[in-house]
Amino acid sequence: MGKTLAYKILDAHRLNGEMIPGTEITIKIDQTLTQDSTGTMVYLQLEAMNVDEIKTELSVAYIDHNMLQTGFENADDHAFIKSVAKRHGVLFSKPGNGICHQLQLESFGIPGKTLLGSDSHTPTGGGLGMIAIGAGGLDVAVAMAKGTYSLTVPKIIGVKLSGKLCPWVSAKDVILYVLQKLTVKGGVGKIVEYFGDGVKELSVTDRATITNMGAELGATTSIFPSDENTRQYLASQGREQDYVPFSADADAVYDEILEVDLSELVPLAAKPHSPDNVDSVSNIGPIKIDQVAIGSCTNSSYTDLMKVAAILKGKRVNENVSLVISPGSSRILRKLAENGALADMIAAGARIIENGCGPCIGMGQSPRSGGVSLRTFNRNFKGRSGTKDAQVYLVSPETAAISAITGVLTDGMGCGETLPAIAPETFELNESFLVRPDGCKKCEIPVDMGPNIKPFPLNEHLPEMLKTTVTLKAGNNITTDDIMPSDSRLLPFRSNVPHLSNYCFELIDSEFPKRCRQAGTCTIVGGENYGQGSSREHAALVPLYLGVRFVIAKSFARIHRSNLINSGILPLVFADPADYDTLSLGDQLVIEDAVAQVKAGDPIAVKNVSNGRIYQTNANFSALETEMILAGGKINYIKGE
Ligand code: MIC
Ligand code: SF4
Repeated sequence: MGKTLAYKILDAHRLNGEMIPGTEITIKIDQTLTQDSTGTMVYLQLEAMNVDEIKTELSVAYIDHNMLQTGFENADDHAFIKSVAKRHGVLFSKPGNGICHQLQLESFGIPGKTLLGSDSHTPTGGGLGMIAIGAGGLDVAVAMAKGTYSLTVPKIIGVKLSGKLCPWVSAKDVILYVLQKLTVKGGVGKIVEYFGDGVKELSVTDRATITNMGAELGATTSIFPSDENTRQYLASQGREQDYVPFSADADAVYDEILEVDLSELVPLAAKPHSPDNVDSVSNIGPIKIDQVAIGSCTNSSYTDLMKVAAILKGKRVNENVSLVISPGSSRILRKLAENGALADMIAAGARIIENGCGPCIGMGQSPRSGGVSLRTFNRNFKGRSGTKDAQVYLVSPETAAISAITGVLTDGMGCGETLPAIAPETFELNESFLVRPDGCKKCEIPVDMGPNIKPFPLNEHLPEMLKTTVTLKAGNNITTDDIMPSDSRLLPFRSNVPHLSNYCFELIDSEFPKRCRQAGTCTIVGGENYGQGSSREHAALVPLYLGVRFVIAKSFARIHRSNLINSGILPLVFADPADYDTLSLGDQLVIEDAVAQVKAGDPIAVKNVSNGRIYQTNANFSALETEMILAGGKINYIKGE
């Protein structure tokens, strides 16, 4: 039986376990990446592990999220990460160099290698034929320390591409279509692997747009084959020597198959407030827009921005629209400046902002009250833009640019304009933005720790009995942005859990922190896909700090479930989802003989003292996860090893 590409790479990196879906394997990690908003925790944890040398082939620390520097906090975090990166032999990418995923693709990604990143959009590397997985910060710290990562073997969804995209339809529309079909939880426990004749019609940056936003499917990762287009891309980045061809066997067997004829796709948009709330631009109609934001790790490549410049050339941004563009990297911005495209954008009235995440994570450019914003980004969760009542639509760069001119949501296919072809380019690495750790000795470099950087909370060994109060009952698809919001007010405090704790669940129920403090030990009740979205482990560390000891939900998103376990918080799944309806705020819950129950495996019984019911829950802990839960989290487990 032929093998899928994903299984070939996983198998080649497998250190233990069997390639059986649902069971745990440990793989060798070749590369890691961190970014600053998760990175401070990663490097605090790495320091706490007292590691001398990292075990990966390459680890990079990027600064791309927190760059407003409205106070000393961001700059202190940057200085801390820079010092600790150097101590551990990690390459440091300075603020202004660009977005981690774009930079990793351009400069360091290698087909067939594994990459673990403390950011949920790490699967961008799948566009180059890598197994690139997003994880919580602690998992990345451990991957640096040990060179390994444990995961549940996923099933493989094969997406068979045929045909060729029409003008005005692009890679963003492909992934929006897949999201419409599979939904934000359709990829949980799965890898999405693209194959078929249509693959050759997509460039590496197109593929990276698709694998990037595969994160919104909840998938473990997404992957494309490495082929002639991959060779050309690597050659354009001055790295042809890194090219290795990789593909699935011709008779590879997929667990499920989705067929997509690229030639039948039309411009699509994800409507407020979920990336899977997809409809065609023409069906949604010409709604009036206030803002257009182009950039983010999904759509900030050279080709994307050249298309935008070509659409804007000689035109004028509508008087009612603010158009803001953030390039993906310094090398892209430099090329746009050299070839005149930047001048075309500025002449049309575009606002150019720094190479980085910027508005995608609410760092500036919040829309007006009730405003409509078209964004080429990957997430449109309510409130993420910084304006609670804004209506954010996710679209392609082509749709964004043409709509910025017309002032209404516009389907470029119907507007009669032609799209110019973009000539290929070659790029040079900009060493000025990199700090290489070569030859540094850990002992000679002090840790640069500013006053905003506080210790992270640690759990205790699992007690014999857990007694808690339900302090929140949440619905389906709760995001980590809901749990721990991150805008320009809060992002500077990613290294200060006590401060963040005042804002936990702020947009859903601002009384939550107060209630937790009164209760002492607490439980959150959730619906389906609890914890989808970002990899931020703050969505586990802050609840831990507030006393949360277990979460019961109908189902969990992958990264958040791991982050809860890493923090020693039990993620329990209702054996009978109808039990959800019988739980209320303030209910007193008890897990008796917790240690024995966890050791014995599923089901774990939770008693509701307030209504006398007993809930059976499943934890599905692997052997390693059981050890971590018993020890009170991953750090305690590692210390006790
Ligand atoms: C995001 O897009 O939500 C982020 C900000 O990049 C997060 C990481 C974080 O919360 O720091 C992610 O995607 O993992
Ligand atoms: Fe940055 Fe946005 Fe990408 Fe997250 S999704 S890494 S915030 S650009």
